[in-house]
Amino acid sequence: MSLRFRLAAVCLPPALLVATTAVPAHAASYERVLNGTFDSVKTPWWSSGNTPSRVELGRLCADVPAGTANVWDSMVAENDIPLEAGQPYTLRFTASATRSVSVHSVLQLAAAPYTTTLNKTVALGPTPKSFEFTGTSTVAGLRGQLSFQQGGATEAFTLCIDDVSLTGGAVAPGGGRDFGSPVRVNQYGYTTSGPKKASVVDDSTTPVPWRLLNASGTAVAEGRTRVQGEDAESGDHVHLADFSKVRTVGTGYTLVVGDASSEPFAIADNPYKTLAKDALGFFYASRSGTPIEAQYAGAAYARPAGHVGVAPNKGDTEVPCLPGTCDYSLNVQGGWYDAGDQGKYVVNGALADWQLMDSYERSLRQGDRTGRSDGLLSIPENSNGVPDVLDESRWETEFLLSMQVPAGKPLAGMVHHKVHDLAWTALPTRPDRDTQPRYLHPPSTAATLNLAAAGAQCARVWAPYDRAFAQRCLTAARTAWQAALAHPDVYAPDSDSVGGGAYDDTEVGDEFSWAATELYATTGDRRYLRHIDTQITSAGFSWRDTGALADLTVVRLPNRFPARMVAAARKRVLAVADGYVRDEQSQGYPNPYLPADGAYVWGSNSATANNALVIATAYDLTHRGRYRDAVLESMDYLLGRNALNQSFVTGYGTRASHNQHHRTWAHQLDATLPAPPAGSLAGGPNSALQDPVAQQNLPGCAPATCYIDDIFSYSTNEVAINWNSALAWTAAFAASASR
Ligand code: 9MR
Repeated sequence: MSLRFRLAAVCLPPALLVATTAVPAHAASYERVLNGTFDSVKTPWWSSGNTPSRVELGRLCADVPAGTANVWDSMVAENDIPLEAGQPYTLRFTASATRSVSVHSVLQLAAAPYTTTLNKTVALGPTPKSFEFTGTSTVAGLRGQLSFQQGGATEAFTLCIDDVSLTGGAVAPGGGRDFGSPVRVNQYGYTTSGPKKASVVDDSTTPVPWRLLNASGTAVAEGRTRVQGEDAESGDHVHLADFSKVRTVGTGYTLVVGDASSEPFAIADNPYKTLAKDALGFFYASRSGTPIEAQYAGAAYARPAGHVGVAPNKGDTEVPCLPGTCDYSLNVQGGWYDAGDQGKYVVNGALADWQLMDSYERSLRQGDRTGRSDGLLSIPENSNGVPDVLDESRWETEFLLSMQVPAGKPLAGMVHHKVHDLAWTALPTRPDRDTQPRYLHPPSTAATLNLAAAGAQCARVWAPYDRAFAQRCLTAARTAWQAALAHPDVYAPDSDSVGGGAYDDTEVGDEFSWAATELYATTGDRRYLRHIDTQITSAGFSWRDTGALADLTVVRLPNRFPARMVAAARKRVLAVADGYVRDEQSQGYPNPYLPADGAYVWGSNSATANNALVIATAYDLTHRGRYRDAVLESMDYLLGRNALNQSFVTGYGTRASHNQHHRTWAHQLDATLPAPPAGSLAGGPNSALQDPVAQQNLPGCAPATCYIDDIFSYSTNEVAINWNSALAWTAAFAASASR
């Protein structure tokens, strides 16, 4: 709130303070509105499309149009307000309007049946007035909406609101969460020959007894826990129960400690075969530019082709640049949708693409036939004589190639950073029903180097199957490399995040090094060698930081690099893997991700899977069992042996994520739509609470618990291609290492 407005409010005569309902005595007074003071930003408040709004002098002001029919045709509102049944709520706000008008202040469910807790009409004029109302909610849920509705005006006016507060409810923000049993297991299945441990939350400072029951409730093993101690990332006091010696295949096992019983789980010879397949299957279901057919994806996931130029889509067939940034259009059909949104982003796409091709190259080197079989996946190309994982990656590679600036145009050879909608579309919106115009965003050095890297790798892996395509990839990669050298500092801005993600990156030395590595591996051209100058560190890798991929490619393809380089890279990969194993073992829950500052990032589950990939690579280099075991325990973390007792993989476990943020797989919002397909990985705990649902429901969370399985929590619960590619890689490793 600005000083000017504060003074105006303070000067109000008491008679203007309208209190229509007495405020009931209430034990606690929890604030439920986010950003009710509008000190600088508008979020998470929004207004109807016909009602432009902005923060002005520390207030939220909205231009209300004349001539709308219903009161709700012009709204200013905040969503995702948690409501508890039977609890009173007190609404306070200050408001003014540029002329005398009536405005409705409404607290109700955001969607049908729109159950109302409060609906009060206030008379406003140019002098700010303060109000206070109370109502009792009859419903419980996270989908409350506080709105100011002023449709039906005969003349346009400007409405300004400030100091909006809604207090009430008995559950403190961030409180009342129930993680079920304190005995946390891999809810899917342990590998017969692998480690089998549970993490148990227990205050005792001495070991406690555990029992393993089979499906008929008979104890088949027993022992005592080891006290692991305080777990900093979760705040839990944790014990470990080790039942690795049990090797009897079966389903419906439970681990019992005291009165508490774990979720059921299996012991199986190779539980990861199915997961490896499902995690890869995610990509077919995410394809753009082609109908998703029931015979491959199953009836629930079938849908018409998205963005192929059929109304109401504007299509990706002739996409212009953002106005004023170029004079051509490109056909950029195809590729995978990035995540819950329908944008297509080169940097993220190339990383996911790399990871699929890397999984193939690993399987080639490690003699894993399943990982590179034709017929592995349920996709149209599954009997074309090409490994399915390559068929799937090609779907993305073709898109990446199409994003390159054509010869003869300014910045020729560079690569457009991304293509996405002008504005964010609502949830749910099926891709073929997206009416938004889509634009190419300007080229960036990072995107250009990502194509150089993935293109060079494509040339390598496709050479035996399709020479012409391999050649096309190599030409594009070399052209991109030259263009990046000529334009080494064209950065995608972090502000470009309306209608799509920014994927901003202003540090591209790591992309140069990674691209040079891939180009050298494919061509043996020594000119690339001197650009390989990054090393893997415990920071790992992500779409933004790709430097570690250089070392990983060097050790994956040792015959293609100078021996000294291979030896040095090998040493570093092992040292980083050792650090991850230590991190995993030092924690109460087996997460190989332990950030130095203790804070979990957006998409932390992909950091878990990517770090597991590094450990897996150490296994491939040494065949030391402890690396394999550490990867399998990382899978335990993702599949339920964690602080939330939550499997982050849809369809895998009794308490598995299924409400991930997605515009098509939005079952939580529309029961006729499916949940994400089995094998979809949720982003996972993110301690920065970067969406309103996380901010409302997770304040004060310990880092490892900052997660909520709600469709609107995009910062903790989205799915994304670069996260599923990490899961697909590690699951394929786990499957091949489970034999
Ligand atoms: O994965 C991305 C994460 O590292 C960033 O912090 C975040 C905010 O910029 O964006 C994530 O990527 C999202 C992208 O911007 C848009 N599509 C969905 C992606 C996953 O949430």
